[in-house]
Formats: sequence, C-alpha cells, structure tokens
Amino acid sequence: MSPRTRLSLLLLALTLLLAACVPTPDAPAPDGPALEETDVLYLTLDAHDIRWSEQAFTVTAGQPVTLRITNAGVLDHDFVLEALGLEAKLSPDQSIELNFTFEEPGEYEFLCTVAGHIDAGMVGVFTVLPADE
Ligand SMILES: [Cu+2]
Repeated sequence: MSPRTRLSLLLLALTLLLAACVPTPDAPAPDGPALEETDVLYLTLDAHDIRWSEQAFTVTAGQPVTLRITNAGVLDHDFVLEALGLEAKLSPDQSIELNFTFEEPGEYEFLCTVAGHIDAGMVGVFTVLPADE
C-alpha cells in the first residue's frame, strides 16, 4: 500500500467517523418545555345531529385542557362554554381545538345554541374538582 493510498483510507475513515457523529434531524429534543405538554388533558367531543358524543367531563381545577371538537353531523352546530367566554361555530366536517383551564371547582355547562338543539339534548357539563384531591 502506497503512502498516498494509506492517507486516502485514513481520510475516508475520518469522514465516516464524523458523519456518524452528526445528529439526525429527528433526534429527540433535549429536555425542555415540551415535557409540560404531558400535563395537558386531551378531550374529544363530537357534535352529531342532534346530540353531543359526551355529556359529562370531569377535570381538575388548574389543569390545562385541550378539547378537540368535531362536527360529525350534516347540520351546523356550535359550542358555547359561557363561563369561560368560549364560543365556536362548527360547519359539518369541521374540527377545532380549544385550549382552556378551569381555575375554580364547580359545574360548568356547555351547549349548542343553534335553535332547538338544547331542547334536543345538546347540553353537557364539565365537573371541575378541586386540585388538592
Ligand atoms: Cu347543535
């Protein structure tokens, strides 16, 4: 093996070694704020014609909630949680995500205000438990 070939092989080996050290793009992110996302409570709610898929949720005061609402019906619906000032209209097939936190324990009603839909049963309740329990 000539000295020149030997040098080439050495450079090749070094290149491969360096390539192995470069982090891949999908490597896990270092510890950070992302960890706190595990504290979020993910809930789903579907609007059908004419009822909610769920009529009762239980959450804890101070716990961040992400509620994904999908209009699975053919009528327009809306979601109103008056206690938190939340209002969202949903066309058929539309999905939305609402992020909110109940600060105080209690019972909080949610409903669909489209005419006749409350009477049909599009009303439900969040029961919020004290954080200490
Ligand atoms: Cu409705």
